[in-house]
Amino acid sequence: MNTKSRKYYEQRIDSNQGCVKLPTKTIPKGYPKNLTQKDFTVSDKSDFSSIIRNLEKYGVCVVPNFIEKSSCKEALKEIQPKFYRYDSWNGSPFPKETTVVTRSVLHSSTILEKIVSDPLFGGVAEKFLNERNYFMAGKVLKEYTCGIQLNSGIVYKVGPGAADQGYHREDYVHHTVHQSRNTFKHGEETMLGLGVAFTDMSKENGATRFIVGSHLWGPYDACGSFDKEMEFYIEAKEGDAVLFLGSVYHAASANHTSKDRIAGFFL
Ligand SMILES: O=C(O)CCC(=O)C(=O)O
Ligand SMILES: [Fe+2]
Repeated sequence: MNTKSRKYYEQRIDSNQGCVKLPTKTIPKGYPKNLTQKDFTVSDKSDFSSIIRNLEKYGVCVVPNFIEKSSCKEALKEIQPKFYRYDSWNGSPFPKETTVVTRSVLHSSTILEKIVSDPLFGGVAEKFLNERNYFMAGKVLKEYTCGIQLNSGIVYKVGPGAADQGYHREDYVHHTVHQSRNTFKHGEETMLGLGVAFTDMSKENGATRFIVGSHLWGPYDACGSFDKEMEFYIEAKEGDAVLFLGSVYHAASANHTSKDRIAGFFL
């Protein structure tokens, strides 16, 4: 059995409470003073090199106008009958006000063609995820390459009154354990996320919030204790996207409005 993270945590667990004591994380060196969302936003989806640079530096990059607003509406129409929730969730992983469409690419040709097949998603994935390795095939050693594999295509409808979701990394699903670093190192990411706003989103209606720079955190770095200048509730208009590494801590936030906040995550 693979038990990579146990050796880090077991010696730090307070046996009475099952708590782990970890140091406070400060903003990484080389970040602008008074960091704003603008610092990790590109003006246009064609600015490929800035998108890559932002992902390396911040773990996150906001891409305005990723798809047309009409495509958002079309996608929502296609998936509308497929929203569901399980009673057993009861707050985790999703608040009781949240319903989801899983495997949304199977229910929406718009999501398949206009979002996950977008050349930007594939192009960025190629930079961060591509693998080239040797494996035995029978008696012959062969070189194989591998690009992005879609793990999940889920659309969240976060209803009024929904509470905060807890911070997490999307690549937990692969049990990826990251080492603490001062600067980004290629070759260790196992997931690339593409979040698309199907409705406008803001702090008020429960935007996805990110800890910018947390892709550099190792196993001792706590999302309970960090410099709040690193925390961003992503302001996005319908059709805007956020690209993010599977290693960056993020979560859905509380919806304080009377309307649903809808976003899709493709990973
Ligand atoms: O709803 C969102 O904005 C993000 C949800 C999320 O991160 C998750 O469920 O993994
Ligand atoms: Fe997530």
